[in-house]
Amino acid sequence: MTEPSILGTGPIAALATPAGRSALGIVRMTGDGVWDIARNACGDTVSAEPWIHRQATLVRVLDAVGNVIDEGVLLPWAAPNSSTGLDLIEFIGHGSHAGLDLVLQRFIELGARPAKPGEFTRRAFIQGKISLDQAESISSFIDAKTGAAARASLRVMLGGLKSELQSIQHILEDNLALVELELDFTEEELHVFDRTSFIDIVSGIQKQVSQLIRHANASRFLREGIHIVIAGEANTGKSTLFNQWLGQDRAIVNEMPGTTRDYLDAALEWEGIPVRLVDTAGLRKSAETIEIEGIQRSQYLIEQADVLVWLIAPPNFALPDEALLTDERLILVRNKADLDSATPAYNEVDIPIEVSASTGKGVDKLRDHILANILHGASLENSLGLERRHGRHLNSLQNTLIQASELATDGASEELIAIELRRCLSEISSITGEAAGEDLLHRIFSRFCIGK
Ligand SMILES: Nc1nc2c(ncn2[C@@H]2O[C@H](COP(=O)(O)OP(=O)(O)OP(=O)(O)O)[C@@H](O)[C@H]2O)c(=O)[nH]1
Ligand SMILES: [Mg+2]
Repeated sequence: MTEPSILGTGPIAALATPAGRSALGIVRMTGDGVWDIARNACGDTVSAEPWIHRQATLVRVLDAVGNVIDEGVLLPWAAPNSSTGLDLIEFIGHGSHAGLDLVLQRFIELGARPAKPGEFTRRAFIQGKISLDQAESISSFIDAKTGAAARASLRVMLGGLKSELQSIQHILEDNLALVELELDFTEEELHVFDRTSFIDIVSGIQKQVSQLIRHANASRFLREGIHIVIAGEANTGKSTLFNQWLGQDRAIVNEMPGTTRDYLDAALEWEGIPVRLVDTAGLRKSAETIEIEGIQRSQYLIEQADVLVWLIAPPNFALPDEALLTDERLILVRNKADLDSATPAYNEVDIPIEVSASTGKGVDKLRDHILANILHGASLENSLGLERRHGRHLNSLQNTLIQASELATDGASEELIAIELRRCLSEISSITGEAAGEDLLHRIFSRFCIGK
């Protein structure tokens, strides 16, 4: 159930900066009458001049008996030109949590209600200032762990996804209108819906949607990082590669097979993507008890990996099991390329990547290859930070577009094509929030912090 206050426009207030020690802190209020509440809180420490939209004023906030709580800057924003679309006040005071809390309590005494998590952003969404995908990107921007992830969320926040979806939506709406017109005039000899050009248009949109799906796939790794596991038989140079990528001698390297007993992991960042790199115990049959335990762990880690770098090297060219060979997470790498030893020919198995972990040759190239695989051709330069939810709707949109195009090709009736087009439009509305239900909105906005 929605609480009525959530949907209202009454005054709400919250601390917008973290409850810690800082130079400055901000208390925000938005809703009907917040300028009056702020003015009442400042008493006659401010002049009688009316405040002006976006004009900062130095003020003192007073408690109920007239004692000064804090001195700071008050920034008023007039509806509809504020971030929430409603009147808004920002009080920028000293970064004392206790002091700011007194300011907040004073605003509450004078009529504001404490804001719920995400309520400012939710109001912005309700007032039509932002779409749902933009609101979600604000939360992702705040949670971003790397600069690249922050930039990707920012692109969505500034409307990068919304504008693309809007352009697709307009084209689909125009085509739906033509299909419906055609349906209205079935009796007459009037043809306004041209199937050939419709199929062309849908194919263009499919390309755009594919690109967005690539962004959605890449976003998962930008947000959550990539889990790379280096595996292979004993003595193939796994620990050497691990050290090479780390830039330090973390793992013990030795010519004795079975050197790594337990796995080692390290956190890196590759082009703004967080990477968890794992070196595992080499697989081999002649292992004894402790090593067997290590090998079992390797097998578990292999299952968990996003990317599995499987090393082969002379004289040990053993490939992974059949099941792993066809696993799309697998990258087969031939190590010790500096040794003059030919790689045996495998039936139908191509080993395109060669490195020398000890000299470092080819190691950067392998890294780039992994990133390109993970990003599916999307570049980080202009990547959009999309949520899993967006990815799901984009995939459904793509399937529905394919369906619509096939119907048009097969000469199906306009009624059926219209149904698919309406489905496409509904997938788009689910992303931008025009068709979002209360449960989804609650789930999304409750992820926010208070004051945002
Ligand atoms: N020539 C050459 N030797 C390498 C290369 N990479 C690793 N080695 C050597 O191969 C031996 C095994 O290297 P490790 O990195 O310990 O191999 P590992 O796969 O971790 O071995 P285990 O932990 O026993 O499974 C060491 O003597 C390394 O110096 C390489 O690129 N070229
Ligand atoms: Mg090792």
